[in-house]
Amino acid sequence: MTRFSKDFIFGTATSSYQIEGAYKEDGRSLSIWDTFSRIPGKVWNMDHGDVACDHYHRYEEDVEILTTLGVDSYRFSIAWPRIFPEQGKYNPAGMDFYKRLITKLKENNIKPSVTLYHWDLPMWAHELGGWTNRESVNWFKEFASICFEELDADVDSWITHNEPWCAGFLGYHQGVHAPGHTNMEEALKAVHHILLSHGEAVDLLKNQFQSKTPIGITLNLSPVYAASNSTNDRLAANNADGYGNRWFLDPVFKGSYPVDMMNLFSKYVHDYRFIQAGDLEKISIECDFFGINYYSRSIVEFSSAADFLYKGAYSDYDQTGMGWDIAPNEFKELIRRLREEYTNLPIYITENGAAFDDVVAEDGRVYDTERQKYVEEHIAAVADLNDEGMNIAGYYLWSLLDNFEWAFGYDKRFGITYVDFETQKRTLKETGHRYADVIRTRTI
Ligand code: IFM
Repeated sequence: MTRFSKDFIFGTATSSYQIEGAYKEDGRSLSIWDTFSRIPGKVWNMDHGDVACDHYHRYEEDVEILTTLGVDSYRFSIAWPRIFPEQGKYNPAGMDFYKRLITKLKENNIKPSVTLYHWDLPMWAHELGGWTNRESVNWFKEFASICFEELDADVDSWITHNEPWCAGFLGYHQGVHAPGHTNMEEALKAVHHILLSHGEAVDLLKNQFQSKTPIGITLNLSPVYAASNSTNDRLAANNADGYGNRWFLDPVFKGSYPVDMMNLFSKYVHDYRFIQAGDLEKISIECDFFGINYYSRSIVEFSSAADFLYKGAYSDYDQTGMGWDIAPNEFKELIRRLREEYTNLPIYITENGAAFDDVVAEDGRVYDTERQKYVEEHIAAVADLNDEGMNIAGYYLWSLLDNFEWAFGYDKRFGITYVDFETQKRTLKETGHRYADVIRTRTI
C-alpha cells in the first residue's frame, strides 16, 4: 500500500549555528549565540558552536549521508554574520559556502529548502537593539535581498523565519535563548519586527525579484490542552494557546493580534504604537506554503501566581529525552484546527523529531528504538492526515545530525546520524536506516 505520492517531499533539516562551526572563517563575524554561549550558566557545560559538527568543512560528507537516505530535499539555514559581518558590508566569501553546498545538493538531485533566519543574529545588529529596533526589518531585507539575488535560481523553497516564538519569546522574554533578555515589552516588539521582516521579504521576492520560487514562514506550534474542564483550567489553556500559537498564527493569517492576549500583555506593555499602520497587512501577505515544526502537545492548569495565569500540568504520556510528551494524535488535532481556523495553503512539516540518550553499541550501530517509534508514529500521522485531505506536502526530520541543541548544548541528541564530537565521525542511527526505507518505498 503506497501511502505517499511520488510528489511528497521527504527531507531532513538542520540550521547554520547548530552544525557549521568555522565561526571565524572566511570573514564571518560573531552572532548573538557566539556571545550568549560564553556567558556562564546559559548553556549546558558552556558548550558553544565554534566547531559544532564542522559541517562547514565536511558538507560533502554530509550530502553523502543525504544521498544514502534518499531524501528529496534538505532544509538548512544561512548564517547572517557570514553574509553581512558588518552592517551594510556584503561578504561574498561567506555566500560562497552556500553556493558550494547548493551545487553539491543539486548534483545529487536534492532540492535545497533555505531558511533565512534560524536565530544567529549578527552581534552588530544586536548592538543596535537587535529585533527590538524597527530598523532590523531593513537590515533583514538587505540580507534577504542578497540571498535572493545570489541563490534564488537554485533554491527550491525559501523560509523567511524559523520559529519566531523562540527568537522572540525565548530570547527576549524568558531569557533562555540569546540574547537572554527578560522583558515582555521587548519580546513583543522583537516578534513584531520579525514578523514584519517576514512580510517584507516575501514582498521582495515576489514583487521585486518577480520570482516564482515558493516562499513561506515556519512556526513552532503545540496544541494546548486544559488539565481539567474547570473554568480556571480552560482559561489557562486559552492563555497558553495565545502565548504559544495565536500570537503568531493570527497576524500571519488574519492580519490581527489576538485582543485577549493584548489585554493580558498590557500588564507589561502600555503602548502598542510599535504596531504601525499597514504592518499587519504586510505581515499577512499571501505565501505559497505554511511550515510547521511539531514536537509535542502542552497540558496546562490554572495558576494565580503565574504571569499569564497558567503553568505546565502533570502528564502521564510517554516523553522524549527533552521531557516532551509524545503526542502524534494531538499532532493530527493541531493540523485539523489549522485547516478549520487558519489556512488552506499546502503545509510542510519543516521539523519533527526527538532527542533521546543514544549510545553506540559494540557492533558500532546506534539502536535508537524510541526515536524510531516516535518518527514512525508521526509519519503515519502525516499519511492519515493526507488520507483525510489535509494537504501536507512534505515532512522534514529534525535532524540530519546530532548538533548544538541551544541551551542544552551537545547534551541532547536529535540526529538520525550520531556525531562523535571528539572525532567528528558520523554513524547513521537505526532510525536513519528506517527513514531511508520509508522514503524508498513511500510507505509507512
Ligand atoms: O534544535 C531545535 C531547532 O533549532 C528548532 N526547532 C526545535 C529543535 C529541537 O529543539
